[in-house]
Amino acid sequence: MPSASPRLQNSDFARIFDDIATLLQARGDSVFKTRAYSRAADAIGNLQFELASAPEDQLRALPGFGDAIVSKVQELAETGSLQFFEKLKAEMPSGILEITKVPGIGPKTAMRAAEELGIDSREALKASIESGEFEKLPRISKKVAQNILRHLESRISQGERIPIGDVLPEAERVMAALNDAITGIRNLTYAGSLRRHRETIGDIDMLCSADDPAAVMDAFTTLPTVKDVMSKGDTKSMVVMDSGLQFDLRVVPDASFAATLLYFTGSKEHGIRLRDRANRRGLSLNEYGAKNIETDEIEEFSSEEEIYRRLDLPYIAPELREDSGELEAAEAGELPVLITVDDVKGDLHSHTDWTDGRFPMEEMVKAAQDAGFEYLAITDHSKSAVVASGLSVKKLAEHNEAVRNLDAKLDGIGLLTGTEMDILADGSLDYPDEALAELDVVLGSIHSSMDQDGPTMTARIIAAMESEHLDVVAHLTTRLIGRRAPVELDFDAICRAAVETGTFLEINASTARLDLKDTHIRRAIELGVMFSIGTDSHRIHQFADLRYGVGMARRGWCPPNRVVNTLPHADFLKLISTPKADRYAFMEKYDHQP
Ligand code: DGT
Ligand code: CA
Ligand code: CA
Ligand code: ZN
Repeated sequence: MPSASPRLQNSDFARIFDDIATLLQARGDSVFKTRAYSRAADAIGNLQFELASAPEDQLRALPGFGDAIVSKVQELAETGSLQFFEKLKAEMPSGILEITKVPGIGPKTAMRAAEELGIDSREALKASIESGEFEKLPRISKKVAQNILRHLESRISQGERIPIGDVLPEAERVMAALNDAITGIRNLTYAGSLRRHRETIGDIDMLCSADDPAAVMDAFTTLPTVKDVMSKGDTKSMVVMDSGLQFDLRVVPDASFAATLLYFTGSKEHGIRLRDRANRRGLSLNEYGAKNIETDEIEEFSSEEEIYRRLDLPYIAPELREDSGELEAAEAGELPVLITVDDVKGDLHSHTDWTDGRFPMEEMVKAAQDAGFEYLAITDHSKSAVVASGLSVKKLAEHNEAVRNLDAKLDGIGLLTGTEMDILADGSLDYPDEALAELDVVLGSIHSSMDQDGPTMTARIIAAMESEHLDVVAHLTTRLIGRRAPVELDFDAICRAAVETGTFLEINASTARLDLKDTHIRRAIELGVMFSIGTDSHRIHQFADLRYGVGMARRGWCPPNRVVNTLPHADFLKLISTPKADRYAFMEKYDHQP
């Protein structure tokens, strides 16, 4: 069971009183009685103090807080639960509260749906509307039913997609909380689009095995961050967290865990191809496991690797499972060796409080070192980046000196001087050549005139790449996930110019950007491009965002030898002291074997 419940928040009191009002109304109690609870819930919503620790006279002073409400607040504050509420819930059909949260369904309708049609979850409601049964209830027309269905679909399956940077940390917190809350849980992991590292996530599909599935379901649906339990079953539950993210958790037997993990990791298209392949080998793959078609016996696999092997295939990493050629490549023995987080030795993109970063250089450097980087380029903004307090030429010289002085004092991490320099609207550079010649790493970025047409933008970027000093084009398309569209440009032409000029293209790992994205990376690899991966850290914790950039790179079929900052510090310094025209050849000749 979950650890001792933390002190109830005002929002918990409000939700409980709202639920009581709903249940009383569903049961047919007097409006007078139900209203007392809704009014209390409303009043709580506006409070400026904590209900759980408020003295009794403060409670009594609140509008509508008579004996019944005050004693319930006290019981909740003291024990964390409320007998009256628990009893009420137990008397009513299950699922009522869940169903009344669907827009368009009031307590009375929810009660009838439960009693007459046995509807006890959003999914059951959906099925009943789809079968036409639901509209037979009094006061429910076909139109009303279809409207409810629309709401249901928008919440259950088609909800807004959330950027992976907002999802992965929460998934990790939920897994940690579950592991803390209960013992005897095994193999707890996430599957679905999150495991495939898509840039946005619909919902989070989690999986585990356990000796006592019911206890896992109890712990999961009562985690303190759960806002809404959409369904709770013996081995599968679905909840919405306070953040609005939807989590599913399934408990499966150890014997079928690997097959179920494979199924729920998807993608659906990859799964369908695998299932066909399995059928031809006498094996049936589905969400429950792997079964021998002739004997009907469950075939046990201890890992996904074993299942792929049973299908005469090498292991295919989750990031590749999109049915975009990975099965053909696997069959032909041509899957790429994918880059990993550990392969990346240095970070070439970071900011400090010299410009728009939030921390002093010393703290950023320490954080980079703690995150495991062997070297770090400090790339504050250039003079035209006025909103980011870009550095004048004079300030840049002081910045270089600060970087070198700090580097001289430190062990265990090497610092590189650098800039993230604006590529101006006409393709010219924001610093003179003499200033750029002083720097170890020059990133070039589009931060202005983003609305240029494709040919103008393409020519602008290619002109900048022709400079001997511009090492890397950072976040090429400037898109912000869900917030800003990419600029227009001829991507192939830019890739060809990158190869010709010896310029690297950045895979920006910042969770807001992920730019280049997977499809760009894959195309760029075909065209021979070499990359750098940069975290673009403005805060100390952002060095950990490297994993999102690596995830994108893996989805783009990127091997480590295409990424220049997989080189150890000394070799990276050799690379950047080579003329640009020879750098691609340097990388191609470089022996990546450890
Ligand atoms: P999302 O949630 O939209 O970001 O994307 P996914 O890939 O996580 O999709 P989701 O949550 O609908 O389903 C999780 C996985 O379950 C999916 O990647 C593959 C598997 N799956 C779901 N529906 C089907 C299906 O109809 N057939 C097969 N073969 N697999 C399915
Ligand atoms: Ca999903
Ligand atoms: Ca799902
Ligand atoms: Zn930056």
